[in-house]
Amino acid sequence: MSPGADRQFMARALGLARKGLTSTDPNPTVGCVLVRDGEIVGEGWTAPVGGPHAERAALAAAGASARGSTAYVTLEPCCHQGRTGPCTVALLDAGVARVVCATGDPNPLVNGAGLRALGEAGVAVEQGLMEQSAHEINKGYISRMTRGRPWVRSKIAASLDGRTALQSGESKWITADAARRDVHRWRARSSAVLCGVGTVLADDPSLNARPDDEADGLVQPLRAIVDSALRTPPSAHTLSLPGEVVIFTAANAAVRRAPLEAAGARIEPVEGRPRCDLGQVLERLGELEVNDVWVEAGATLNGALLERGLIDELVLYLAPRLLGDDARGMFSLAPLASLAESLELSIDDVRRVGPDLRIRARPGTVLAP
Ligand code: AOF
Ligand code: ZN
Repeated sequence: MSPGADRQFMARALGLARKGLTSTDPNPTVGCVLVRDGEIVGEGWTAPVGGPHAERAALAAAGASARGSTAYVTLEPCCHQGRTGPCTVALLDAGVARVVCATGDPNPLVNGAGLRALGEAGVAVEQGLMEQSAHEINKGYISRMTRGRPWVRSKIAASLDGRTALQSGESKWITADAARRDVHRWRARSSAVLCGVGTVLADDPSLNARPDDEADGLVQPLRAIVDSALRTPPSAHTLSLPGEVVIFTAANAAVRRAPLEAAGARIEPVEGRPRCDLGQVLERLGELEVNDVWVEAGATLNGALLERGLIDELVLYLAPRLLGDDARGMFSLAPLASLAESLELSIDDVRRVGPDLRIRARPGTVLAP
């Protein structure tokens, strides 16, 4: 197969993997294309948890035509018994001759052993084709497997002069409809939506995902609140919605805890006085199999996360309006003595979303330990 054809089929497999972005949590979403004599004979992507992996879906579609084919897979095939059987065995049983995967599976139960098993059984194996795109699709899963904590994206909607709300707190609606729809798509593909208690008290948000192109099998994100002193009212709107709400707290007083638990919240005590240790919050989210966290917080929580180096990516929506110096900013940070102390970002992507701008950027250096 020519390198051009390999890329073309892998690009197709990546497109299939993207179909699972809102439905495979906590599993990675994977695409697989089976090709024999230059023709696609089967393809598939990861089913929701407990269902067939991409390879098995593609093999089922191909039937006997899988024999002698090349499998283009966006993630290394698994070789362990999880909720489903090892894909390596299924590929071998079907007589697949060559496996091209984009990136390895960092799950310690796989981590190279999948490709090794295939290679030892005489299958031609390759890894690394279009690796960066494959990484981008499963950034959260890879983060959880390699760092034990989720990939953290912080979303901020602001005016072009970087203001998120008026001094009064009024912030609805700074950005336009298209940006709000984009935010719901991001929420839908995240494992958790996280905010601080300040946002709960000020805005009483739902924190759920309401994408207008709702995909089949949408797995609603976990809703997480950082609430050091347990000030969340048991009547908070988010607690009345279906799905799980976790409240991280540094206070564990039963008088506050009981009514919240009665309202359906799960209380997760973490260390920290007076404020929750945010590193622990993320570690705990990792233990809860959260791959990506979508933060929608005010300046206090965003500042604390940023200062601790816990934000992996900023997703900024900037509306073409100005709110002036008295309006609120994005991050509460300790004052800087000089520009040399400022936090540098690298911009990955800039695009227009309706009338607004969307900037995706990554913090480069950590401000404080
Ligand atoms: C693949 N193809 O499409 C996916 C893989 O519990 P299970 O059986 O669903 O296994 C989950 C693990 O399988 C997951 O942690 C990851 O290592 C791998 N995901 N592997 O071959 C797929 N989604
Ligand atoms: Zn598998």
